[in-house]
Amino acid sequence: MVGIQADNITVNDGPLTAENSALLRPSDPSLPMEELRKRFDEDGYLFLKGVIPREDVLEARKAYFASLESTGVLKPGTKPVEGIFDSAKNYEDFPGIGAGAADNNGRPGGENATKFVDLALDAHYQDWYAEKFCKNRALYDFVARFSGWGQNTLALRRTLLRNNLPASKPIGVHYDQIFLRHGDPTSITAWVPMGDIKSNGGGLIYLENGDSLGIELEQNFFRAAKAAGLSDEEAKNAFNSNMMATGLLSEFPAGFALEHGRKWLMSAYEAGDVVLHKPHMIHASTVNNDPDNVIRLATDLRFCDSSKPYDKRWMNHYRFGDGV
Ligand SMILES: O=C(O)CCC(=O)C(=O)O
Ligand SMILES: [Fe+2]
Repeated sequence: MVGIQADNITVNDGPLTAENSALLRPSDPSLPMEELRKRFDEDGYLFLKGVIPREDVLEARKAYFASLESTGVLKPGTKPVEGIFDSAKNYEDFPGIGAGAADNNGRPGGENATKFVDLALDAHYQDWYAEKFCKNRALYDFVARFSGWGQNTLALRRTLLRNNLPASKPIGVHYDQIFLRHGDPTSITAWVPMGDIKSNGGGLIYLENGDSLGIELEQNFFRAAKAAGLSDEEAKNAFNSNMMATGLLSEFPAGFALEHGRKWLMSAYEAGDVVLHKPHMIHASTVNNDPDNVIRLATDLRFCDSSKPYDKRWMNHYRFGDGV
């Protein structure tokens, strides 16, 4: 990889440089399970190379962009699987889902965006996605073995297919437990890039030692909620009066890392890679600065132990304004 700064890797509030970032540690899924679990515990994440067959990922990427092609989002003469944005268009007419819209997961975009947003939402319910990709055997089997949950491994149905167009606003700093508070803090998120993502192409970033900080912040939120007289039920609300309206910790990753004296860990990703992360692990997304206008597509699949209390709100497919 070339120098981090030269690569034009940016977040909402500025560049990621050698000063405020470093690389994620990749892991080969064939390493001994004990070693993989140790890494997950130590790092708060496990960056698995090639755990899903590349063809499975590209097939889904193709189906996704083929379903959006009629909106004119793709550059003429390119193939759906490439997912190349037509830069002659206004990216605001193709708003992404799940980047922390101010009205907490409400419908993004204006009138011109209706068809695109309808189709992008509809993709969540299509067989090629909900029945096939989300139930990918290789990933499910890996998680079942890795977690030790075996047959109790449950894939939560609510997932977000996130299309980040070049220059669009990426999701801010957060940890997932904020949105999963009706369940045990033991779920595992699998962040799944759906296509190759260059290091400046809008991939996910993780805060160094972010899991312990997330645990601490969650305790503080709960204490503050109790001190303010909120009931247990209210305290669990991701959008309660002590939280930001979006449930995020910050919209400014660079400032957040500086404030906490830590670096962001980043990487390029290849179709087939998956990052597993813990429910308090702090993460955010980078701006898509892909020089070839490749649209960044990724999904987050979540797994839990069905023998423990889990967040039942996540057993429905994603809808706008579903309150989660
Ligand atoms: O894909 C993204 O930009 C955000 C993903 C995320 O926050 C997650 O998988 O938990
Ligand atoms: Fe997340």
